[in-house]
Amino acid sequence: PPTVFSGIQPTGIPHIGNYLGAIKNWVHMQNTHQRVLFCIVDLHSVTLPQNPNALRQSIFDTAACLLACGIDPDKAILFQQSDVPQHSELCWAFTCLTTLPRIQSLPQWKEKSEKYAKDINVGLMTYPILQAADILLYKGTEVPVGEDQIPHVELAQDLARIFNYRFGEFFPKASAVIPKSARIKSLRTPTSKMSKSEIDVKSRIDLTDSPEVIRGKIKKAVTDFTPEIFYDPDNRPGISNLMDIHAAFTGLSSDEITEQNKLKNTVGYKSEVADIVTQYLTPIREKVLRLREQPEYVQQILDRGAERAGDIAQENWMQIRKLMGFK
Ligand code: AQP
Repeated sequence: PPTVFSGIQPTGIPHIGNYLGAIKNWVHMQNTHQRVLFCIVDLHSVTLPQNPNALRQSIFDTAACLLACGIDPDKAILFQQSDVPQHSELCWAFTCLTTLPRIQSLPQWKEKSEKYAKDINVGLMTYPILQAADILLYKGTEVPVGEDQIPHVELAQDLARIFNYRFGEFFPKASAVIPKSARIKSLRTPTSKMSKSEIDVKSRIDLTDSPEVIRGKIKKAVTDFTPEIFYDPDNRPGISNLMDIHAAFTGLSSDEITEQNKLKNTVGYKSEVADIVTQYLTPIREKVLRLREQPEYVQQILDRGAERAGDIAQENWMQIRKLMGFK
C-alpha cells in the first residue's frame, strides 16, 4: 500500500522552518493516506554530540510539538527511532550495498566534511544510509521532506534498486514530496537555512516562542537599507525570507504581499509579519504547554507508536533476512 514515512531529529525545539518545510505537510498527509509513519530520529541526532539530558528533553519536546501541530496518533504512527532496532539492522545491510564514492558525492557530506575537517565522525558520512533504511524498512513510497533532503531520497531509490536486483523484488520506489513554500532561512544570516543547531537562538523562531519573543526576533531580523517592501531573494535575502514566511503562513503570493504592503517600510512590515506568525503559533504553543503537564500521556503515544511500527518492521525485516540468506 502507499506508505508515508518521514522523520525529524530531536535536536531542540522544532522551528517554523521544520513546520513549513515538513510538519505542515505531514498533518495534511495523515488525512490522505492509510499508512503513515512519523519518526523522531534520535539515532540521527547523535551524529553531532548530544548531552543525554538535553536529548531526552528534545525527544519529548519534539513529540509534544508534533502533537500540538496536529499529528493525530490515531491516524499516524508516531514513534521514536531507537525503539525499533531493525532501523540499525537494515542500515548495516544497506551500508554493505553502498559504495564510498556514492556516499561522498552527496552535497551535505561535501558541506559537512569541509566544515568539520578531520574531526568528522563516520556517522556524519553514513547517516543518509540510515535514512534510506528508515524509509524502506516500512516500504515507504512517499517521503514529505524539505527540498534539502532530495539527494537522500534519491539514495534510498538507488539502494532499493540495488537490493531488488541482487536479492529479488522487494522494496518499492520512495518519492520525495516537497512543499511549494521556499526553504526558510535564518533570521540572522538569511543566505543559510533556519536550523535548530545554530547557536544564535535569534536566528530561528521556535514553535514554542512567546509572542514577545517572536516580535523581538523578527524586529532584529537582518534586512538591508532599502525601506521599500519587494521580493528579490538574490539581492534582498533578508526581507524576501520574511515575505516567504508571510506567504507560507497565509497562502498569499509574493506579488500579493508586495501590493498589500507597498505603503509600509521595513519596521512596519516586520511588525505585520510578527502579528501573522504569532497568531498562527499561539494555539500550537498553548497545546505544547498543556502537553508538558502530561508527560505520561505523550510517552504512552510514543510507546504505542513503537509497538505498531515494530510490528511492520519485524515482518519486513524477516523477509529481508530470508532474501539475503540470513535465514
Ligand atoms: N529551514 C528549513 N526550511 C524548510 N524545511 C526545513 N527543514 C529543516 N530546516 C528547514 C525540514 O525539516 C524536516 C526535519 O528536519 P530535521 O530536524 O530532521 O533535520 P534538519 O534538516 O537538519 O533540520 P535542522 O532544523 O537544521 O536541524 P539540525 O540543526 O539539528 O540539523 C526535514 O524534512 C527538513 O528538510
